[in-house]
Amino acid sequence: MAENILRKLVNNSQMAIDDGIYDIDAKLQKSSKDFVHIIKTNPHATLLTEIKFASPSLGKIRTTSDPVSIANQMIAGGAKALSILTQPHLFNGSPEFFMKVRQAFDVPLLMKDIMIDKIQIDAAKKIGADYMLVIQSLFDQKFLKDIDEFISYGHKQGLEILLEVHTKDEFENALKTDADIIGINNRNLDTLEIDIKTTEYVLKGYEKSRIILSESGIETPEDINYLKKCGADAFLIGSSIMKSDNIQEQVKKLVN
Ligand code: IGP
Repeated sequence: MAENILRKLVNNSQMAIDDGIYDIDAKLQKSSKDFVHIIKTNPHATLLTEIKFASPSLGKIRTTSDPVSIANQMIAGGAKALSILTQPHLFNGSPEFFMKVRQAFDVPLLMKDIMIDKIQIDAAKKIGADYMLVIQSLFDQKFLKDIDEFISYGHKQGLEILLEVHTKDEFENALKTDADIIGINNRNLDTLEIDIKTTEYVLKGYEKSRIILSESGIETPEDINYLKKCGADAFLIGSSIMKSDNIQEQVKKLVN
């Protein structure tokens, strides 16, 4: 039987808050570039590549090494924006990694974490994030209250919102919010199972009005072509790139 992984992720996030990892004394600038504009004007597949050293499904993905060198290879390969895990538990992320990359590059950055508290949103602003992740199911499954207030607090801090959904119901709810981008996670956060057809299923019958990001389980150029046809505007890719021996080449293959 699948344990409730979402609950575990929330508990882990609370632990990281209690440990004080988001009590950050910094004032970094966000990027000068607008990710939505990039998505709308890029003739190639727009990739948001993710720096993630471990995950609940794979365990350790790569030896925790210099995030700046990984970011450099991703950008050289053609990634237009980066997602950086800041959650230490299960993901081996940290706000420090994020800040190192922020200081080195002027590309839009997503603070990727299980955001459950305004203290993390304050941290996102301090570390120079352009985007923060909000997970619709945390509200729909009553772990958190008032998504509109959470999103509007993020907007007030100057952050854009990537709102992640996994089901059609969550997608309908997400469309009622002010989220800047809606991400369709092909991975079920309750079971960790991946099915990239999730994007097709969720977008079926949808008259496009928002920017749509397809997330998780993307490995090949064929996956990207298929997801484009389903209506995805951009692609969030972590593991298949982080596992690669040649990150730059791997990104390049997927961009074309
Ligand atoms: C990336 P993948 O399968 O390419 O490594 O997936 C990203 O979508 C995934 O890390 C992710 C995630 C999340 C991580 C999607 N939603 C929420 C932590 C929390």
